Amino acid sequence: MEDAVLKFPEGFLWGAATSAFQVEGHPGEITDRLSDWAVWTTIDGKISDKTTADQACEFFTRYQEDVDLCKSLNLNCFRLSLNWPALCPTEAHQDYFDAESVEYYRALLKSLKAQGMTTFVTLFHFCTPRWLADLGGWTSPRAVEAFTKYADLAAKHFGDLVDYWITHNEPLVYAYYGYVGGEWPPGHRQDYLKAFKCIRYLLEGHAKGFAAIRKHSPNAQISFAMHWRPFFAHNVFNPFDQLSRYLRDYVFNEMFPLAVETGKLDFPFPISLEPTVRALSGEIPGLKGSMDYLAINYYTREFCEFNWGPPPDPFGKQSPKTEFESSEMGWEMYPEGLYYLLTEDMAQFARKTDGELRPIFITENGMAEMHPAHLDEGDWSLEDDTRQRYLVSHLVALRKAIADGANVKGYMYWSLMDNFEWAHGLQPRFGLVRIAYPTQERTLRTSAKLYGDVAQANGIPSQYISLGVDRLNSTNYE
Ligand code: IFM
Repeated sequence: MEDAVLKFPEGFLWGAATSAFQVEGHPGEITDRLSDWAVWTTIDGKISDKTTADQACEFFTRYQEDVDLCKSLNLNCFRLSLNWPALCPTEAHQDYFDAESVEYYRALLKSLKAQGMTTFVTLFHFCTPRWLADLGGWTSPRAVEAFTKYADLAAKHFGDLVDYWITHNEPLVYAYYGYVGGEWPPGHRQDYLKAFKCIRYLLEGHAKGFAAIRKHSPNAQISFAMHWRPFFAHNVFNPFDQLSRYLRDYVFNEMFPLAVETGKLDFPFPISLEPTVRALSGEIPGLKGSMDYLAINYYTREFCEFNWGPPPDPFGKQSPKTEFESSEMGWEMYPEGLYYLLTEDMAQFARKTDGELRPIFITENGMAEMHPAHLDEGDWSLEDDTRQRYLVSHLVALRKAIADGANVKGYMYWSLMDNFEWAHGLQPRFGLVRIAYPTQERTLRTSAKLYGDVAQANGIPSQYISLGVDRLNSTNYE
């Protein structure tokens, strides 16, 4: 592809991301309801389109087809997550993994390796073993202990096949929906104390998990994936909206990576004065600097306004305001957020303690259109113009950030294929590849072909550039 206008650095990784519960339909997990999520989907009213992940994409049995699809799209990396509940179905399995699940993951990882792919593997992507959830999940120190053993066994069994480890995916999203929003298990609402406890134990789990992986694989690259979302005040002249903006930005974006960077968890003032919160703050052994690279999931920005309640909530609420094109899920297309987070927000985490530059990977970025699960084959949703615009716009912003000094080494689109989108069910379609759930047929969308051309060219071919909005104002990024 000689005509690529915007070339990416040599050796750049182009991939797609998935997570176990969202795609696998792991028979053991589903039949025996081994995870909190497998139970949650059976409770009336929890999933908005009333679907479950019982089959999802049947990735457990069809993964070879999907690995081949990745190869056909010229992808050179893939992100997946291990199914903790299936690997540790009972408390006793903290000391030994379920053998059949080990076999499955080794075969999957070997198949990726046979195709020359770099592998990113997440340990905790929102699903907790049911037995552990019953003991209090991530609000109990038992979770730290169980997660450490899980990380240790995972590194022992799969370390030879994993290039990049991610301990937790989007810890703040997890804490928020589980303990504040209540849309995810365990379904608590506005329980900030539990959310803060959960964050503290997730950090402890990360530190110990990091050490456990390091012990088995001294050269392993280990981090966690942060969901970074730029926040704006609904009304910039309203000091209460500005307070909510500050609190949301600090807690959702900054607090976790700052704790990992410094080794110390600090809650925002004046919340930090509350005695229970104060008890959760402070040093966490082994945490400082446990971030070999930066893993960033970026989707959209958010406006926020103070929430007067009752009761009033200084963390505020999401305002419906948007300025630019939004996806059918209501997520605004805001590629400049990706540029600014890479060139400005990440500057504070740019270097490791030894001064070396941290590599940055975009471990998720994508958008969804809404199509109900019952749709069979046909030509619905294959011409995904909005996704093409979203993809090119974000790649253009990414390329500009690289030209301006951001040390980005790879990009993974979320998601390879349509999958189970948590409390929204199967309706949101994030995939480059369409899944017709009734038949499980996989079909490439136009965006998949576009992305395949990008990966092959290691850059954005000129014919696609005009699809991207470039509010950053220049396409000459050299
Ligand atoms: O589907 C999720 C994924 O599990 C975590 N990051 C955001 C995606 C889209 O909501």
